[in-house]
Amino acid sequence: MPHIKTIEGQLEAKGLKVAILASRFNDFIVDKLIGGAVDALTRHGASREDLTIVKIPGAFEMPLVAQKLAKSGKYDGIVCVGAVIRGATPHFDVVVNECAKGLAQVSLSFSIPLGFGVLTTDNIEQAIERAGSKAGNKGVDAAMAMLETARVVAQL
Ligand code: INI
Repeated sequence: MPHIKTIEGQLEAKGLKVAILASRFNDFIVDKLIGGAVDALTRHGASREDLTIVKIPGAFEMPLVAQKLAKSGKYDGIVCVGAVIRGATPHFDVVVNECAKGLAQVSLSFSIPLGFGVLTTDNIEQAIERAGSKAGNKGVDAAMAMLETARVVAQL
């Protein structure tokens, strides 16, 4: 049987320079996501000196700041963490859509791996569940997705 070439990313974060972009809105949730991202990266070999946490007001502001971070060329990847909760805002859909669309655009424009750890939930309970309780920690998931993608992209 012919060998099938397979490219996949090793979950090795040693030497990786990462920006963790975090919104302050709902910070009691977002702080847990930041903690999850830092923990996941350092447990996979990243050194704390190679991590930079950038705090901004809300998820709506994320694309612009992610763009500046990507443009700086200082980072191998960006982990975005935030929490947009439907009950808390009448403009939930606007904030969520602009955030997700803008971040995807940054990732593609600058060819930079970007982990999307912005919670979009109907209520606070669902957000708590995804910030280190029964549904895991989406900061961890976003960091791991960014790491794996960075290691794949490096081989292409
Ligand atoms: N920003 C969030 O990150 N989460 C939210 O739940 C939220 N709510 O509920 O409104 C939110 N709004 C602020 C928005 O991101 C901007 O910071 C604001 O509109 C100023 O530009």
